[in-house]
Amino acid sequence: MKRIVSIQDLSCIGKCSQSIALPVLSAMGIECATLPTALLSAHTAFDHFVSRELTDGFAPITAHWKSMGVHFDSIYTGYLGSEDQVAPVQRFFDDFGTEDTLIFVDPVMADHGKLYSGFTPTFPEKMKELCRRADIITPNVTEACLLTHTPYSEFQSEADIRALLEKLLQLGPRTAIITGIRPDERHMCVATMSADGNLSLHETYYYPAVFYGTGDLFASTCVGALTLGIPAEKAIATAADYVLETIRVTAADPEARWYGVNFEETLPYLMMLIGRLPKTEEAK
Ligand code: PXL
Repeated sequence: MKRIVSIQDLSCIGKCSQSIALPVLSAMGIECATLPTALLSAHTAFDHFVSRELTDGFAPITAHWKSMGVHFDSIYTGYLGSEDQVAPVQRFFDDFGTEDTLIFVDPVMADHGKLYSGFTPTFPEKMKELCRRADIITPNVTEACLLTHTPYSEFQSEADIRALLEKLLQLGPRTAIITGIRPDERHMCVATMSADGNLSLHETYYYPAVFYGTGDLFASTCVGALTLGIPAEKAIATAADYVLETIRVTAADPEARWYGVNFEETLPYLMMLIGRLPKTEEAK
């Protein structure tokens, strides 16, 4: 069985980060080890949330894991408690990144043109250092703009996206994937570029609803699919389609809570997309 370590916060309320990575990767048939970066009473969209950074745990936990000889097929990083955690996470890459380990960095820090509550303006500069070490980075448009000193706008042309991806690659990752692109009022798009400079676009329709945690859902699904050996283009399309279907199902629920998507409802759809659902007798 493949094993991924998920390095991001545990928010006690509000579906995001570890509470998405664990069930999604489990449903994909992947063991998900966790290194929580912070413990939050609720994610940062809630007023008055309290947060405890867990940096103190990093060194003893990783020392124990090293003594056990643990190997990770992928290292997946998301939300960090503060910029002080960039260096310890880089040390984690040094300790556990082997030739065949995929380093997947989701530079979680902002959305809709704004940094998340609690982050200092210097955070994006530090996040660049983590992106430099990654095989793959998955910023949303706001994060891509912050990482490349580009002014944010709600809609992006293909030329804007190409320029953003080229600048992101200059930071050092092998592949850059930008999520949440709005080419126009009716569409959403995920764009990818690797060292060959080719731009690949995966377009879906736009669902006019905003929920938290969709970036985490995309990243968890994408790193899971890549770790399973699914080719990049199909892995990205699978993650984008799964997120879209989950937004559709959530928006149709009159009791849906604005702070998270109902991915619990759509995990069977994800398992179907990656061919993991057992066939019924009639379908065999
Ligand atoms: O979904 C990204 C995310 C992760 N972790 C925490 C957050 C957010 C977005 O608001 O607050 C704690």
